[in-house]
Amino acid sequence: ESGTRKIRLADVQKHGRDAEEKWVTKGTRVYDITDWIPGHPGGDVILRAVGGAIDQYWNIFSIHKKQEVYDILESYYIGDVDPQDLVDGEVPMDHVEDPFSGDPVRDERLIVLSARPCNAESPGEALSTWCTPNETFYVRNHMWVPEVDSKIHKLVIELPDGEEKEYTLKDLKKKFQEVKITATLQCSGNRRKHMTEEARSANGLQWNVGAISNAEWKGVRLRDVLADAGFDINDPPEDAKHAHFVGAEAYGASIPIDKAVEKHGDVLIVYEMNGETLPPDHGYPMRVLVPGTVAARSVKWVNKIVISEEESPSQWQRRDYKCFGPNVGPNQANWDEAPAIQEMPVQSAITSLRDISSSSPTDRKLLQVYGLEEDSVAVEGYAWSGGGRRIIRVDISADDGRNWHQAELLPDKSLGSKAWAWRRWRWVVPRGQVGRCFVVKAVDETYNGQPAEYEPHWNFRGNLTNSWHRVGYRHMG
Ligand code: MTE
Ligand code: MO
Repeated sequence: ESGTRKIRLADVQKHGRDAEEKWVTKGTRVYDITDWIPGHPGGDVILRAVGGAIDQYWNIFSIHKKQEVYDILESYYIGDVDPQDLVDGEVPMDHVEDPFSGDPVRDERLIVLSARPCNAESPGEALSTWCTPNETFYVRNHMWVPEVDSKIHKLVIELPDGEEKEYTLKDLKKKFQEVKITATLQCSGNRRKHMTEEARSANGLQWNVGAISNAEWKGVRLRDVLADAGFDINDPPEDAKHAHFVGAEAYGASIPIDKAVEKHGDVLIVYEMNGETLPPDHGYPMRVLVPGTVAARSVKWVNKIVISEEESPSQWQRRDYKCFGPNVGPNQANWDEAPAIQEMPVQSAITSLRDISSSSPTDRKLLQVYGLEEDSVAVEGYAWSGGGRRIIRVDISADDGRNWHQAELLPDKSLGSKAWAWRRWRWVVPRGQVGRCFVVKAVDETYNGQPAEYEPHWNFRGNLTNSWHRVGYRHMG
């Protein structure tokens, strides 16, 4: 393409966020996307890329990788990067902004599955406490951590008639009653690794038992804020069917309106976690907390809530976080027909397995509690169900499911209208009774349980893995 306009990278840089004309590069081509920005389906997030390269953002938002999107971009082509600015024919890395440069420093005990974006599970010790410490609470980010100034951050509420009302963090704290609840967040991909190992490869991050954590959250009720914004929470109008939540980095999701306004639904806009300011990774300065519901709906860094007749248009609402039959692959999936995951099924897992004997003073105490003297094995874990359904029983076997026993449900005090928090459990069994494999399954108050097998429950996205958790045992003595 000789004869096309040659553009210096320094000129591209001048056409950033504050310039009238906004340019981006993709590869070595330059585009003036000024006219496209108002209509960008992803919203203002596109402004992060202007004045520089867009490639690294398109790698994160893979939704761009289709012909119609390439065609749109091509229609804004204005020229090529001047060859004197290229290194080996490419735009040099120091001109490519790192989308993750604002991410926080993280605790080294987190088990990192992917660093950019950060996806990290809670380590075993964090899963064995009632409230997971903030530093080791699992992190599931689809993108970068947006840098938000809590003083100027605004939460916009948009009602079906287009009416908008704005709230700062200060407004929320001043105007509404503060509420505390304990609630467990679980990613729909928790235990996906087990589905991959016990059945077939399921696509997505291969989480073990740690894409789940529990915390005490403080905030205000979404229903109170909606009422203040002029929404009729007691008799929502016909065209109000879903509440959309939008995060500052362009993530989005929605929940049914009934859950959003239900008195005992406890949907909150939270700003504190375990008595501390909400950390950057978990939504600072404010996030939606939808207890009893898949964590994908608890939108972090929330800056907009829209009441609408339709579900959120976000890809994470419509093209992700759904389940299909074990015979369905990516090409057969009917995404529009399958409902979005909201409340979750019963879940339980073993988080710790250790040999104990009376030679250690702490172990001796534990053995006494269970009236045992001989060398034993202590097993611990969590059980949880969606919709605030209480766990009534945890069944455990030390011989691969031949003989069953009841684990002790530990007496933690949970806050909130329903059983939003996990139930921790423990069991101690003499080593002589232990076979090759421990198995756990839980039952909730509706008497729903967990499936035994993995293959009949397999789905290509590996969501909602809740088949019996099996952990092999080998004596360490
Ligand atoms: N909110 C925003 N804005 N961006 C995200 O990437 N991830 C969702 C949800 N809310 C996400 C989000 C998913 S899939 C999960 S599992 C939870 O946040 C994880 O919450 P945590 O990182 O606080 O554990
Ligand atoms: Mo998730």
